[in-house]
Amino acid sequence: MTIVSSSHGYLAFRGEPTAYLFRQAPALPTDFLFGFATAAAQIEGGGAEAEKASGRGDSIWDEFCDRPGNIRDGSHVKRTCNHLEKYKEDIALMKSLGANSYRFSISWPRVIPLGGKGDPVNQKGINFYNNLVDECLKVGLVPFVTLYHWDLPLELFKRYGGWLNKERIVEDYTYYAKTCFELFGNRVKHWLTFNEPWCTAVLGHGIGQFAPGHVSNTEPWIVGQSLMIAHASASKLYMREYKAKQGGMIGITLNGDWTDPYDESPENVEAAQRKMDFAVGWFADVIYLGRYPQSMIDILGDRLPQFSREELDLLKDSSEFYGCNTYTTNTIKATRTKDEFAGYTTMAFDKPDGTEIGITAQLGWLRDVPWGFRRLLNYLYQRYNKPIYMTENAISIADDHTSIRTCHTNDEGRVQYYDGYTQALKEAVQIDGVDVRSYFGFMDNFEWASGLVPRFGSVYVDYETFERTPKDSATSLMKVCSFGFPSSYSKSSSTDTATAL
Ligand code: GBH
Repeated sequence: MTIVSSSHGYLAFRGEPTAYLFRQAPALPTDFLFGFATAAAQIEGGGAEAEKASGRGDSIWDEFCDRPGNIRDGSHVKRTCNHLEKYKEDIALMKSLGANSYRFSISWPRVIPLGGKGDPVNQKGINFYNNLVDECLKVGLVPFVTLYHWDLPLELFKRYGGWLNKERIVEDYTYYAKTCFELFGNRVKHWLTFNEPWCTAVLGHGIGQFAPGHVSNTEPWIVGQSLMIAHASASKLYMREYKAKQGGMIGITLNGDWTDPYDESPENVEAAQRKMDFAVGWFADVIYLGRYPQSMIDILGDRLPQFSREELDLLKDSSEFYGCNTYTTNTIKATRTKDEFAGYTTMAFDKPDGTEIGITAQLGWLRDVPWGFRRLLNYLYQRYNKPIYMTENAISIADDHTSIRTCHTNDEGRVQYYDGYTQALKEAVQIDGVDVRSYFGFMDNFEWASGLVPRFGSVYVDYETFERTPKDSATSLMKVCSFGFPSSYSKSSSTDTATAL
């Protein structure tokens, strides 16, 4: 294995398969967590009537779905997988497939329908999450809980613009987080403050693809700052008042795909770093390193809101681990585009020899590139030096939604994807010495603006009857996770793999 640091500082990692045969591999931790990941808005709803009766307040996604044209197939967050009724069945299924953990999110407007500090709570919503957590513990799944997976209470958006109003939203979000620590923290030991703040900022407030559907080149940077401060405010509250007595941990999860330079030219290597800065460094550099990436400062100037001294202190050590969602890899060229959110780089999948880096998935942005995943894990661990919790990884397979029933469950492409990605994860841990502590796949669910069309899941959901059927990948993935991550490797002589980084 060689690690090539370019003159531009961008890490180019090249795994050499033979080198590690002579190394003693460290084990994956015996408490490695694996299973399925979901989000409240993507799976809970059983229909408009049931949602109304449940006492949940509307989120910005309810309003977004109400507006025709926003959701590709006209589907609605109110009717997704009916997890609200079927959670016991879902938990039993995950357990039977071999999972040892379940990652889900709490819907803020289900707990506090209007969302604000001092607004009333919804006892039915609290009962639901109490039951969900208890059921997980009863069957032996570790609950891994996201506080915010995009479903902002609509009322807060109406009151003051939601994430655009830093002071108000930080106060309300922190109150909501505190409510959850109080209610569930005696049983929940793994907390994520936010899922993919980049999506809320850019997709929600930059290109308008996600709720609330704003198009702007100034709002995303403001929203990004509010999200970071809200994250830090809630996590520091947890560390101060709950961590000692509840014994849990808290962090943030970021989306980020590996950016591989198209070729070794200095411009393309630099462009790959710049794309990574805009996707990951925007949040991770601030939270873990205390500053924005220089490339963002250079490009955005005054539009990038500054942090006060107090805010930087709050952000420092506010995430105990690096939470990572990743799906694919891009090849990056310096050729200038209009895409400011990608640092004006060109994102593609082709290499100079004319080949593509991975097979095409159902969605244009997704290719199966396991070696990119290994490089990403190395990059994140080297740059941020935190244990990594892999919180999402999945692929939507072409024609999955149109094929006949047997094809729904016979998802060879996804089996292959998970084989490759879990192998890459093992290599990153056992050969490269990266500290990875969890891995979560997906079940079919409401894919936001893409509606119910793309199927990312390893469990097929019939959206007419809500019936669940595990696909081949569910069995193979959980098998790999339970048997393929042996704890019998020698831990003693792993020092050279660690120092190789
Ligand atoms: C995840 O985000 C979400 O966390 C999860 O809820 C969702 O189920 C999953 O995606 C699958 O949809 O169309 O070219 O603009 C993944 C991060 C960032 C990936 C934005 C897609 C859009 C590429 N996403 N990206 S493009």
